[in-house]
Amino acid sequence: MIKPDGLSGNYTDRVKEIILDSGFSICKEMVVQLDEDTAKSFYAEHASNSFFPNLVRYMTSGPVLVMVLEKVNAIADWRALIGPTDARKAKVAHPYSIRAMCGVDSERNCVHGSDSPESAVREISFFFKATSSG
Ligand code: DGI
Repeated sequence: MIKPDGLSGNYTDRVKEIILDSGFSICKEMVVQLDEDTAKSFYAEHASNSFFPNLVRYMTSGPVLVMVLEKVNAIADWRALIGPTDARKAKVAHPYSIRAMCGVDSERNCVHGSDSPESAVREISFFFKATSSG
């Protein structure tokens, strides 16, 4: 997912270029404006964190681009490509990561990635309903 700061900062083309250059295929994509309930549901695992209200406000502040990426070892490779959650840390420790190049801090970090096969299944079906073509 490219988050609101990614879209508003015009990082979409750059991020997509990195995705394709890194050997991923973009199987599906869709621009979505999350409402409050949808953002809360997507990040439900963080509901008890103090930053949750800010996270929901930020995630509803503008449209996001959700994508299904495909590649061998896609989850680990995408997580490595985006870098640490806090873009400030990414700029120091992983300067060529997407969050280092496009993010600002631990909230405005430009991109999201599923962290396990289970979360990928949940998050893909969260946005993309199954169709007869798969
Ligand atoms: O999987 P990640 O996005 O790398 O990180 P995560 O699952 O720990 O957190 C999910 C999102 O929650 C993260 O991308 C941005 C937000 N977040 C995490 N830690 C903080 C935070 N937001 C704020 N404001 N402060 C934090 O410490």
